[in-house]
Amino acid sequence: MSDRARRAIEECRTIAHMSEEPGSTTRRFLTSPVHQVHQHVRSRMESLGMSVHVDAAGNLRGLWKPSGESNRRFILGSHIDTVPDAGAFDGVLGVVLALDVVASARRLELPLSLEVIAFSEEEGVRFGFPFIGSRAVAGRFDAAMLGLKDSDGITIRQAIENFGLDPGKLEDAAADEHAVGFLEIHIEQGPVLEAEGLNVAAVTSIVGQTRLDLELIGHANHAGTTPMHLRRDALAAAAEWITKVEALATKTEGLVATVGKLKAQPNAGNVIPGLVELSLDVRHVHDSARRAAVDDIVEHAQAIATRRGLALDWSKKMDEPSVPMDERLTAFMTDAIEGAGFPAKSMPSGAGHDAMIMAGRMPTEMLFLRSPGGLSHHPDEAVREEDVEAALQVGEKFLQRLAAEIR
Ligand code: HGY
Ligand code: MN
Ligand code: MN
Repeated sequence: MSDRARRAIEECRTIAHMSEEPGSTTRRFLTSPVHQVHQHVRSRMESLGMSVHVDAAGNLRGLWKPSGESNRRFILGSHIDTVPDAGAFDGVLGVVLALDVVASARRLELPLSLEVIAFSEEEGVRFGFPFIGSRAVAGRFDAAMLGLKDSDGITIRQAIENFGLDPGKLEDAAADEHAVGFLEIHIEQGPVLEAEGLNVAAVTSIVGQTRLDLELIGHANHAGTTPMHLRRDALAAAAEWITKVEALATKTEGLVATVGKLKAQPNAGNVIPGLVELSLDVRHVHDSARRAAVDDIVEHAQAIATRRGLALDWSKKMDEPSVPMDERLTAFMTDAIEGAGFPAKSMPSGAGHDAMIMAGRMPTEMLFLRSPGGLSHHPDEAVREEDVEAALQVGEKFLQRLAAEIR
């Protein structure tokens, strides 16, 4: 088996220990373990001869510039933040493999520089607002977002300052005109490659995603003295709505809808819940189907609230259209997969990725590796050595193909 694949997997498992929670992996945007990850990844970047800096959005960036080469560069990378109680590979593997690809590309006499970015934020866990890192690199970070607060009341602006960075320099994080493209290597996070017995796939598009925050506002009261017909129970309304969301998604081909977060107040056994905060995540490969579903789901929330004498408040936290990958880079990737001796598989991504933001700024492509058990956003998330080795071979072939094209 491949030593470099085994080392890459060990590296991801080492980084997984850099966590807000001992014994599990939780690493939100610019929390203290991110300093540890930066130190660790920075030393690898420096050992590869890269010049390294952290931009104002907290992205760790290493540049490898072959001697005599102009500023033209190709970017590789993925994110280093995680969901709560995460696995070791979502995001981090794409950074570790990008550095391995740089290590082998140094032999290739590439006609361009390579930049590796460890994006600071992709999951949207800390501020309910995803892709902070890649938005900054794509020149799409809206300064109005600096006021968003986390659950401790800390704003994005303060989080950036507390990490030792200057939010006034966010605009400088944007990639300049010398960046010719972006590649993200990532685990599939689903069951398709495993079911088909394949190691890797080129990604053709990333599905659209809408995320909402909602509040059902009823009235807290005594659980013993308030008759059932005089209650305004926000949690009972939430339960009715959640099962409706599930039913709607189940009957709509290709739609997935998730209420992943729920906070009831006052959250006591003998008090009728007066307020419930909820999240909603809706995805479909066709934007029109996703938008229609979101409208339908919100109408149901409103109808349930009205019938029960509750108020509904909601806001959109994210609304990203489905994004096609660059056709030319996807063709290079399919060639690279075949050139490395694997079947030329391509597929859409059901998960969101930094690549969907970067695609608005520059030609972008992704490479997926098989996810054993189709499992992700779970501590048992895994990856196989043979698939990591396949991804490294394909990544190298992809860069050769790209270099041949632009030489
Ligand atoms: O939620 C997603 O699709 C991604 O894993 N951030
Ligand atoms: Mn994820
Ligand atoms: Mn990810």
